Amino acid sequence: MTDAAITRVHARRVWDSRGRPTVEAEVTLADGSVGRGIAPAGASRGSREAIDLRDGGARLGGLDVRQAVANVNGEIARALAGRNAHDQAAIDACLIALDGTPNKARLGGNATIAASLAVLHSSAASAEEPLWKRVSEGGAVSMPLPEIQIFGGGAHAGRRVDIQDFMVMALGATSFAEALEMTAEVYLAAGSLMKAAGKLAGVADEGGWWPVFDANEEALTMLTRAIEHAGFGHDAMAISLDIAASEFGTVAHGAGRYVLGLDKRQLDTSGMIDMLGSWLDAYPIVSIEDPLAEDDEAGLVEFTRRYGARCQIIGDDYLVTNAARIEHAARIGAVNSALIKLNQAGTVTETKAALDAAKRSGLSALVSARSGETEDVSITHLAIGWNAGQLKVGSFARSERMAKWNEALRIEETGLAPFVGKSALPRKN
Ligand code: 2PG
Ligand code: MG
Repeated sequence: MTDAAITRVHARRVWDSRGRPTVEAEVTLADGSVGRGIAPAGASRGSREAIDLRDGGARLGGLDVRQAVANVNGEIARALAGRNAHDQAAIDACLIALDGTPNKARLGGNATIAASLAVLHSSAASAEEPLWKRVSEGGAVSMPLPEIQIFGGGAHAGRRVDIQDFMVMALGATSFAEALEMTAEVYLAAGSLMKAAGKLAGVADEGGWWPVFDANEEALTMLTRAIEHAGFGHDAMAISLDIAASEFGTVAHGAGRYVLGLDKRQLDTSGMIDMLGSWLDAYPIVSIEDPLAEDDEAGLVEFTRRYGARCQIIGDDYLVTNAARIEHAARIGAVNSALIKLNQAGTVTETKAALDAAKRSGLSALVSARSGETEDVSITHLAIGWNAGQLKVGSFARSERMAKWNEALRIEETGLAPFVGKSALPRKN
């Protein structure tokens, strides 16, 4: 048996940032190395994501993960026993074959991603390398441009506003540390402006301010004011949005139907495109995620045709971290950027394949957390070691978020990963 042979796979139920159960896997190797991985959980999910296996029933709102935990401790542990932890591709191929469904529906994407990540960590531990270095395989590494939420909305704030994430990108920063400091100023400024205006109702699921706005656009006005209040010009600090349009729109019934509850407006696809276009004209927005619903491919193509030269257009629900979908979307010009989420794919290898597909197709990419997170900081290491360019973690509050930003600061201190800054955005045509 080699030193990196898997001797034990153990899963336990732990709890995420929303107080909901999730799966942690722990892998031990023959040389005593141990690796752990915890599955995150989304709230606004693409319909083609790997299945997050939940027990259903009355207990814990149906969200318990006993079956997923049992799947790791049973079938997955047996299948991985004795395998070489350094061969992540073979480990993940084994998980995919064992599950046998196209979307991890049988074992659960939460079971497979926890196991896959735990193996990756055990391999890095065995090699005595930090994870970011391990996954770089000697290739280029970089500190990503962070995309950080200031106001939370949509499914993460009781649908108080329809738009899900109002974020900023510190385009003027010359280091990751500086990007965080600049963002901290905007976060503070937004909080005090909101408080003064009587519009603050606490923090949303990802730590952003929970806003009490009368219209979606009011959030943009307030965010622009906060950026200015913090002393930044629009070249230094810009706005980034996740519309998460699948949550309130679809083209299932024809020309597109998008229901903006807060604005008491209903738009078709072209109305949505025009409204977002008017926001691009009026506010310093450099990036928009899921501007249209996951099933509105023609709308995405049209939006990207009109605005792709001046704005990063990210696919999340539409692409679901799937290499084939990313290649197709790039071919037809439906987006110019891809969000990369571990648990949408269900294994580390498929996640990396999606990122590679994005890069090969000329898209920019962001490694992303989920709205349900934990102390697991793997995505920080992957964004750096995979040279992804951008990192989305949520806001600038709550430790499941701050742990990831803080881990990046430690890695930046090594001096081995240069900060990419705004060059990570798609090149303007
Ligand atoms: C998203 C994520 C993070 P969720 O839509 O990009 O903001 O949300 O994890 O709920 O899908
Ligand atoms: Mg999204």
